[in-house]
Amino acid sequence: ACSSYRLRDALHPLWQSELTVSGGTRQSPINIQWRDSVYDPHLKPLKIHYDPTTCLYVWNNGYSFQVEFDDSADKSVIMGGPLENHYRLKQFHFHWGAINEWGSEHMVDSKVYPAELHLVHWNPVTSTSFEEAIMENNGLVVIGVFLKLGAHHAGLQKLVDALPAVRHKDAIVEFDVFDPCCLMPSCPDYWTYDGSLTTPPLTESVTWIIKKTPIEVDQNQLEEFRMLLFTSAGEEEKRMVDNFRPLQPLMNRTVRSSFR
Ligand code: BO1
Ligand code: ZN
Repeated sequence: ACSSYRLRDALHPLWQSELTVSGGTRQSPINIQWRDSVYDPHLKPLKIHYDPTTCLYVWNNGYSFQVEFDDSADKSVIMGGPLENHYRLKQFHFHWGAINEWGSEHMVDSKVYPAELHLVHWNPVTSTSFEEAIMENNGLVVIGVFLKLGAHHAGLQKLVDALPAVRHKDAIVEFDVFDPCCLMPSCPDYWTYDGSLTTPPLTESVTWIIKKTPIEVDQNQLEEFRMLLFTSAGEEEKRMVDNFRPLQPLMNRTVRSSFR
C-alpha cells in the first residue's frame, strides 16, 4: 500500500496541479467501504438502452481515449437505478495503470483494479447540452465498471483494434456502430453516491453508479491501452499510463448499495 501511494504522487501534470486545490465536499474517486455502504431497497434496477448506431468516433484527448456518441436525441439512454429521469450517453473512456497492480480510480475495500471504464451521461430534462449539464447539480451520471485480468474480451477487442490509429494526442478515427452494452457485467448490483468529475473542471455534478462486478480483459488488451501516448505527433513520446486521479475524502457522504 505504501509504495502505491508514493507512486500515486508521481502523476501526470494534469492531476498533479489540482491535488489539493479543489476544496470540494463531494469529490471523486473514493474508496468504497463495503461494510459502510447502506442497502437501499428503493433503488431500482438500472435500465440501459444503447443504440449502437449513435456511436461516432474514437479519439485520444491527451488523458484517455474516448468513444463519442451522437447525443442530439434520446437514442442511447439509461434510466431507473437511483435516477429520476433518463440520461443520454455522451462518451465513454477508461483509466488504467502502467502495470496490473493499479489503474482504477475507485477502489472497493482498498482493492484497486488494473483499469476502470467510465460511461458518461447527461440530463436532457434539466439541461440542453452536456456542457450545460456539467454545471448542474445531478446534471451528469457516470457508470463505473472495473476491469480485471482474465479472459479475452471479444467486445472490447473491436475497440482495441482501433487504438493504433489514435496513438497520439488529438488523433481521431471514425468508429460507427459499437454497443457499449457489451462492456457491462451481467450482474445488476451497484453502489451509488454523489461525486464529481475526476479531471478538470472537477465539478460536483455527478451521480456515480459503480458496478459491483468487474468485467474480464486479457493482458494483451491492457498492453494495447498502454501503447497509447499522452503526447502529440512530433513530441518526445510519453506513454499514456497511470491516468487516474488519487482517492478523495468521503467526507459527509453515504454510499448506497442496490444489493444486500
Ligand atoms: S470522468 O468520467 O469523471 N473521469 C470525466 C471527467 C471529465 C469529463 C468527463 C468525464 N470532462 C468533460 C469535458 C468536456 C467534454 C466532456 C465530454 O467531458 O469537460 O469538455 O465535452 O467528452
Ligand atoms: Zn473517467
